[in-house]
Amino acid sequence: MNIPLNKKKVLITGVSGQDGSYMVDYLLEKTDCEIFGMVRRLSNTNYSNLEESFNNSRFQLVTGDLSDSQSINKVVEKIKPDYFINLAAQSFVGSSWDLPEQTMDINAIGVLRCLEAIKRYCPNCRFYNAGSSEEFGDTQYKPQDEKHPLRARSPYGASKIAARQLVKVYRESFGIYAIQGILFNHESERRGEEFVTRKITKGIARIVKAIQNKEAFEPVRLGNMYALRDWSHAKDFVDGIWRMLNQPIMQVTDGVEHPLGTLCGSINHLLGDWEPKEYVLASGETHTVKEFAEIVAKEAGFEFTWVGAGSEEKMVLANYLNDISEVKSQVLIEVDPKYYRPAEVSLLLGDSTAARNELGWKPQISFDNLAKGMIKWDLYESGVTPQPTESACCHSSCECSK
Ligand code: F7E
Repeated sequence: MNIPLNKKKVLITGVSGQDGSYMVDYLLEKTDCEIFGMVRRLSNTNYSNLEESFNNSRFQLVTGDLSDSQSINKVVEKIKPDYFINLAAQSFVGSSWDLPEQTMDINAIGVLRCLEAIKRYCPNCRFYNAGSSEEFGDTQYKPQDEKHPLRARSPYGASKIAARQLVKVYRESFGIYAIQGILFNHESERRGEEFVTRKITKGIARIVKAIQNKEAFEPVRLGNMYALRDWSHAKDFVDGIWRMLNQPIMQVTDGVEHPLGTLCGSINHLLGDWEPKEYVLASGETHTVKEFAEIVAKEAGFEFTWVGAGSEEKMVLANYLNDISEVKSQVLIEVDPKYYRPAEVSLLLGDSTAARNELGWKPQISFDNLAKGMIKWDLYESGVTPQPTESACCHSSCECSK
C-alpha cells in the first residue's frame, strides 16, 4: 500500500497524549504532511511527549476544544485539513462511571461537532475517530472481529458506540470518508498512569528505587487481576490508523470493486456504492493483568510467589537480585477492591485478519517486549538505571526509548 507523500494537511486532536504524539512522530517520519495538533487552552500544560516534534517546522499547535463547536469550526474552517484524526477523548473507562455526562459529551457529541465542521468546511476531508474494543463489552465469542455485536459495559463503551453510529450516519448521508477503527488495548511508556499497565510499571519502578535507598515501600494496589486484555504497542496502532485512512478507493460497477487509487480529497463523487471500511487492530493474543505484572516484576529483578486468593491475593517478594537482607517490605502487589469496576469486560481478544490481509498491517512489538520496554523505561525515569540505549519493547530499528 502506498502512503501518500504529497503535502497534505493533517489535523490531530489529543495530540499531547500517547496516541496523538505517536501519530505526530509517525507522520513526520513517513510523510511530508503539515501537521496541526489541536490542544485545549489550559493554564497547566504538559507537552513532554511532543518535545522532539516542536523542532520540526511541519508541526504546530492550534487551540481548540471538542466541547465547543465554535472553536472546532474555527480551526477546521481555517486549516481545511485533508485528514482529521480525532484521538481526543475521556479515555479512562474507570472514570466513565463517575463522569458519564462528560464522557458522552467529549466522546460522542464531540465527534458530532467534528463531523459537522467537516460537512460545512471541508467535506472531502478524511476523518478518523478512535473506536475501542470496549464497544464489544460483554463479548459473545473470541476472537472478536469487525462483525462482533456492540454490547457496552461502561458509559465509556456506550459513548464510543454512539460515536460509531454518528460516523456511520455522516458517511452514508453525506459521502464523507469517515471511519472509526476498533482498537484493542495499546500501551507504551507514554501511557497515562491511571491505566493498569503503566500503573504497574511505575509502581514496580518506585519499589525498586525504595529498595535501593534501603527504604520501606507500599505495594502496588490493583483491582481485577484476572481481566484478559489484548495488548499491543501504541506505535504499531498509529501505522494501522494511517493505513485505514488511506484505503484504496474502489469504484463499484455491477457489484464488482475496481481500484481507483489512494486519492486524497475530492472523493465524494467517487464513492458511489463504495465505502471505506472500519478495521479491528489487535495483537491476537490475550493475557491477564497478572501475567503483565509477572513479566514486569521479573524484568525488574524480583523473584516472587503469589499467596492468598480473591481480594486477599498478594505478590510477595522471595528474592531481589540474590539479596533481600536489606529489603524492608515484602508485598509487591496486592488487591484493593476499590479498583474493581461496577461492570467488567472480562475477555478481549481481537481478530485483525482483515487489517492484516487488506491493509498489509501487522504489529511489530510483542506483548513480552512491550511489558519489558515499559518497565525498563520507568526504571530509567525513576533514576535507578541509566537510559536504555535501545528499548527492549521493539524490533531492532526501534527508537521508542528516545
Ligand atoms: O484496564 C483491570 C481493569 O484501565 C485494563 C483504554 O485505552 O483500552 C483501555 O481501557 C484492565 C481492566 O484499560 C486495575 O479492570 C485491574 O479490566 O488499563 P485499563 P481498559 O479499561 O481496558 C480500551 C481499548 C480503551 O478504549 C480505553 O480507552 O485492568 N485493572 N486493576 C485495573 N485497571 C486500572 N486502570 N487500574 C487498576 O488498578
